[in-house]
Parts: sequence; structure tokens; C-alpha cells
Amino acid sequence: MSSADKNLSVFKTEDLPDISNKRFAILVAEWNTEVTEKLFEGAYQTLVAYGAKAENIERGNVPGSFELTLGSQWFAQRDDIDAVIALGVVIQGETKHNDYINHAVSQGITNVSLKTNKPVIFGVLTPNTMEQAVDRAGGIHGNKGDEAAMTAIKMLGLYSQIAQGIAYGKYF
Ligand code: RBF
Repeated sequence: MSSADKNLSVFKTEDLPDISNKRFAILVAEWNTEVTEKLFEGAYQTLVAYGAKAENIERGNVPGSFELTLGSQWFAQRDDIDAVIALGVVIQGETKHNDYINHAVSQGITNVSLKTNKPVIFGVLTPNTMEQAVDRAGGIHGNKGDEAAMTAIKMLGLYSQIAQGIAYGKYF
């Protein structure tokens, strides 16, 4: 299966950590809001489905994807937040701005993640058309929000394993 065909809502779920006491922040960009709301729904429902408590999930809105970086930092630098999920949609076909926005956000979120030593998940769709975005926000290719939430969960699990010295993986 090529990555273009991957269903974003289908993932391996063995060995997931207990996230019942983990606190999550979800940031949602307000551009293309009909799609970003679907991404939010997917991320929120996935966190709850795999054990997060609703009261441990906070949400923040940012005007556009460009602001996801600073919004993520504000959440990630809080001691009680364990992971941040940043959600947005930048349609490549519509504006040359996409190059600047996508690059800035992917780089910015990486920096926040490394600076705060926490998972800060890049849940930004960067399709060529709105149709492709809809296909990946609860459509035929699943939901990028689901995938972003699962990535946060798996990174928390990996961190816990590494911190405990039990990150043996499947080869041992
Ligand atoms: N924000 C998005 O989240 N998705 C977009 O597709 C998007 N396209 C933009 C196109 C242009 C020409 C401009 C100026 C901004 C766009 N933004 C988009 C908003 C951007 O992320 C940011 O909120 C603003 O540039 C203000 O800093």
C-alpha cells in the first residue's frame, strides 16, 4: 500500500500506554473550518476511545495554521500538558502561501517539540484540492485527526518505555 492510499484511521494498536491520567491540548486552525472541525472531532474521539478523560482534553483555536506554532508552544510549556496536537488545512492549489505556511509550521512545531521535550503533533493536511482534504477528514482516506491523536498516544508510550529502560520493541 502506498502512503497515498493509507487510511489515516487504521493503525496498529498493540502496546498502547495508559493515557487515563494524561493531559492533551488540541489546537484547531480556523481556516477551512468545515474540515478542521472534522479533524478536531477525529482527534478528540480517538483520544477518548483509547482512554483519555474528556476533562483532560483542552482545546484552543488559532486564526490560521501559521499560528499553530505559537499556540502549541503556549500549551506545551505548561507543566501539566503531556502532548499537543496541532490541526490545520492548507490547500496547496489555492495559494503560493502554502509553501511558506507549511514549511514554517512543520519547522516551528518541530522546534516546539524539541524545546519542550513533548510530543507536538503535526496534524496539518496539505492537499492540492479541497476534495482531497475532505477525503482525509473523515472521508474515504480516513481522518488525519485520528492519526494525529494516535501519534500523540504512541509517542507518550515510547517516551515512557525509554524512560523506564524497557523499550525493547518487537525483536527481543
Ligand atoms: N491558513 C490556513 O490554515 N490555511 C490556508 O490555506 C491559508 N491560506 C492562506 C493564504 C493566504 C494568501 C494568506 C495571507 C493566509 C493564509 N492562511 C491560511 C492564514 C495563515 O495561516 C495566517 O493565519 C495568516 O497569514 C496570519 O498570520
